[in-house]
Amino acid sequence: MLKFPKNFEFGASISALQTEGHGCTKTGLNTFDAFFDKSPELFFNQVGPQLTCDITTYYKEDIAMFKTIGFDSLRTGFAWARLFPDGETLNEEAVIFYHDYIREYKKNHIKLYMTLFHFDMPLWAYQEGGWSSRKVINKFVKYAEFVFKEFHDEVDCFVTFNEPLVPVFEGYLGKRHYPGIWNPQEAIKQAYGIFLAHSKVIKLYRKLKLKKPIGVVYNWNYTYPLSNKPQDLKAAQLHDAYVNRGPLDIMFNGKISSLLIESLKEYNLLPPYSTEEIAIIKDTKIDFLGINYYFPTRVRQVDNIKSARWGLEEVVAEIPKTANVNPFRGWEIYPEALYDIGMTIKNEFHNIPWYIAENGIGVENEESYRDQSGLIQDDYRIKFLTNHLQIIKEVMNQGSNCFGYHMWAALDCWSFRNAFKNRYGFIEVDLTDMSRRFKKSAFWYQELIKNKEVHD
Ligand code: BGP
Repeated sequence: MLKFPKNFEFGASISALQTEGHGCTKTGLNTFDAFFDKSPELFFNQVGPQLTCDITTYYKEDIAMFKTIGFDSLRTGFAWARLFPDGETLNEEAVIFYHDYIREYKKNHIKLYMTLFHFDMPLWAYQEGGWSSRKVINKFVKYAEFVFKEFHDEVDCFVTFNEPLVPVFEGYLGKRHYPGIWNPQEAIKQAYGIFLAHSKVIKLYRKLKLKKPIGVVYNWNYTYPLSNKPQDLKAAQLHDAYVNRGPLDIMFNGKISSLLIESLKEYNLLPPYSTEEIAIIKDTKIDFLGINYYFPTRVRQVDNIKSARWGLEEVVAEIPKTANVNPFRGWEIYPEALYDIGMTIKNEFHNIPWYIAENGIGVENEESYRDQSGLIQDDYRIKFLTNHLQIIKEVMNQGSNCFGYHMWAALDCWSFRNAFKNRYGFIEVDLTDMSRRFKKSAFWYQELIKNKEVHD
């Protein structure tokens, strides 16, 4: 049995876009609306972002269920496109909605983390160039300023970005996010814009002298070399500089990896920047770190390194045949990486307070696990969470400053292109009549939270 400290926060996360759909107020379109409009066949069962669990209608019922489970805290976010549908005009209805929504969490004593940006780029912002446009970045800062002034007293913690680089990797080097093109030059420009936007928002927050903690949530797919060969160790360093520790270091304390800069120079990919911008980035200090952890990345050097068109093509990621993999998502299950993450934060990130902002398992066709009473017997989820919590406890025992754990997701959410293919929630959502029902794991989590104990 593992005992967690009394003040350790157990909770769950969700996001605005994945729970709101078009929702109860008017909203501007975002890139996923455009993506779905253009290529509905790319979305699982052709379900676009309009069909979610519709939390804007059902939030009282949902938050009551969260309270029943006993969440200490929860993370969701604001939708930029709902608050500022055209980028300029404030949607008063949305302001009223978010006040009511946040108040409901408060009434139920659930500490609330609110994210400013979780993959939901307003369409107008994309059309103006996305994060490579300084105009868009400044509008993002204005949106942040509005949120801070309007909601600071009610929100407990702010998060600038969720998994900041995922929309870049998936949209400019892959096909899961809009625009689904392959363009490393543009990807680097977008990534730099995100770093700048994050730093400008933090700078503003400090200027406003606001006191609630502000941080960033980063998906740390911890990098391991596939072998001890020198070229694979080098490949792992490069991958880490591009994907994991490199960007994290920038957003954590404005430290820019020299390996990353050298590699970008080699391929002539340095983005346009100014010394004033770099000074703002270097000045960044956050109060806490949220880590989304689903899987590690194991890399080796690519066979024909000469054919690489940019740094990341020198590296290839592979899942070893012997690895334990979630077959529905294709992600390796490796809780041990949390130990390495926790120790790295302790030793190299000034032991900053950190928490698991997302961790969970997505499973297809959970219907087949329903017992005669109608309960989904999601023992696989209980096992997955137990295994990860064991490692978290281990690294806490070594002095790593982890203060909480949020499972993805509080309830079944719509997901990017995968829609409702993989279900993640403690609470199932029946999309035919929008009814909600606890899964077995919800009762398990309720017990765990009550005693702050995990039974291994
Ligand atoms: C993270 C996102 C979440 C959520 C989760 C599960 O990357 O921050 O929004 O979607 O992954 O992944 P997926 O929904 O792609 O299966």
